[in-house]
Amino acid sequence: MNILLVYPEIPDTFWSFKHALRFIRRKASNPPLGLLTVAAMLPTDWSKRLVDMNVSNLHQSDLEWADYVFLSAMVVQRKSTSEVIQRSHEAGVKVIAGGPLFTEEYKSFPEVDHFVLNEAELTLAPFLADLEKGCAKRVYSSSEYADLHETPVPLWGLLDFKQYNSLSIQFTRGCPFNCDFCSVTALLGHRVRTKSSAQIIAELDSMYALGWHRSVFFVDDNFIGNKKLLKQELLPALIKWRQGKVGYSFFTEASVNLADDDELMDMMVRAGFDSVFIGIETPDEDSLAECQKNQNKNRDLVESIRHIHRAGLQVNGGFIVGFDNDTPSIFQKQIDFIQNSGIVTAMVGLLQAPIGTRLYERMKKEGRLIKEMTGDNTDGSTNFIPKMDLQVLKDGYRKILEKIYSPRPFYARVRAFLKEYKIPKLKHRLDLNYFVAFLRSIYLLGIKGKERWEYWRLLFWTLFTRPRKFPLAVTLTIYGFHFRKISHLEGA
Ligand code: B12
Repeated sequence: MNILLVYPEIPDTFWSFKHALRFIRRKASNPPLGLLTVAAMLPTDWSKRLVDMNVSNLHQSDLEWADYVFLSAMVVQRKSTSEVIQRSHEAGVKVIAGGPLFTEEYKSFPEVDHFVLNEAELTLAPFLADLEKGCAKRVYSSSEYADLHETPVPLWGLLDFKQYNSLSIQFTRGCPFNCDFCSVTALLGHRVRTKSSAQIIAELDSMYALGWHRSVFFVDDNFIGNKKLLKQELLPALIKWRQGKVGYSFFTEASVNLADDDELMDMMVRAGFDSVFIGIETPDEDSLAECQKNQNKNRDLVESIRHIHRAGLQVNGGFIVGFDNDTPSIFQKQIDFIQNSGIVTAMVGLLQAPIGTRLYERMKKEGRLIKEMTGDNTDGSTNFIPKMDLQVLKDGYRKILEKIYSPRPFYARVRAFLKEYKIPKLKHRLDLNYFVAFLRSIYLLGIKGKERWEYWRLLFWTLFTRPRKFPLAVTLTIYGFHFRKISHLEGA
């Protein structure tokens, strides 16, 4: 049996980091971990090929080779997904689809032959058994949540490592919190389910054996959902594992209460973590109450972020405007907050209501739902009628992007961050790509770019006052270039 695993194209967005990846000659930031995990669950004697359309084209010859196409996608990949389904059918190949887009919206894809929804640990085996008997049903789903102790090591051998900036690993699924706009709990539940430390070490060993020495993204919805287990098992195991190894910086997603636990942050830094993505959402307490992001309430959020920076973890933050409670004053409040916090990578989006969330149900009940969401929360669109005038909301959103990413405030924020950040003592491998990236940044930002004065000022300031942070400063200038490009701002 020949199985073609296909991951459709992700549009060029804030998250694609496409304009930044160009500098280091990589095509995508992360590989499709879901498909690689599914591949490891298929019979070993089946032939498998992976086409991640974010790094290579889907050729007609791939489709001609395949008996089945296994397709995975997020909502944001909807357009490319439909094209893959159509091409597969034209080539006479059956399509088996799974992953978040289909789990939430399979009814919108009448052309797909079989859906294997929810977690493949639960639904794939019954499908394969029926397929063998020649009586495969159209839909396989489950209302249970999988035991991650059963999850195999992803089939890394299918991947062309050179195309990616980072590999991915997953320790937990599920999140204990209850934010009304987030589809993670709808897909994966509130109970934090974990793999064992031995599984994680086996996954790292398998990457290492194949020659990977760069960064690894722990794609957990909330890495610190089970702090006790982290402190007692996983982090000590990671600290031990990385001894004598060069490279391997880790990053992950966590809730802001990370700031309350110095011991945890210290252990994470010693284990090799250097940054975390945190959903800050809004500095407005009433909007936090509205979306039930209670973990962010009643705290000095700016101080929490600075505390995490001082511990050695760079915070990348998610922000949202468009809550019912928001008034036009929110735009300046967000700008001030982001500038004061020193969060360089601030992903600001308009609130959208994903299927399966409580926000979606509320909007439907209130007759405010217009369409399904685009899946890209930074494209300036929303799928429901907001309380604030839509044009005011869109203009205000645009104003935030202009104010935080145009060169002067952006570079000021980078300086504020570098002053605060305690850089971890990680040893990195010398990589020619980084040198090439530096030269490209000199040309594109330091010579051609409108921000050239800010660029050189930052680099000299870093070189003379904080030389160890110089490579990080260069990286951040490149991120700025991507953010300006993606927001269509001057200066890039
Ligand atoms: C890593 C990640 C990313 C990465 C990398 C994406 C990549 N190349 O894989 C990045 C940072 C790029 C990213 C970006 C975004 N992401 Co994202 N991301 C994740 C995250 C945290 C982990 C994904 C992962 O690797 N999981 C681990 C694997 C093992 O799980 P899995 O993919 O779900 O696969 C399992 C099953 O689904 C199933 N399965 C999957 N595919 C298939 C296929 C077949 C054939 C079968 C049988 C089974 C099957 O089997 C697997 C094992 O059980 C998830 C949340 C989550 N916990 O999954 C969100 C998630 C996928 N992202 C989401 C979103 C919304 C986004 C963004 C739009 C950001 C945003 N906040 O708006 C952007 C969109 C991209 C863009 N450029 O604009 C949503 C998707 C919702 C949806 N319905 O599509 C999720 C679910 C988070 C959420 N809030 O709900 N993301």
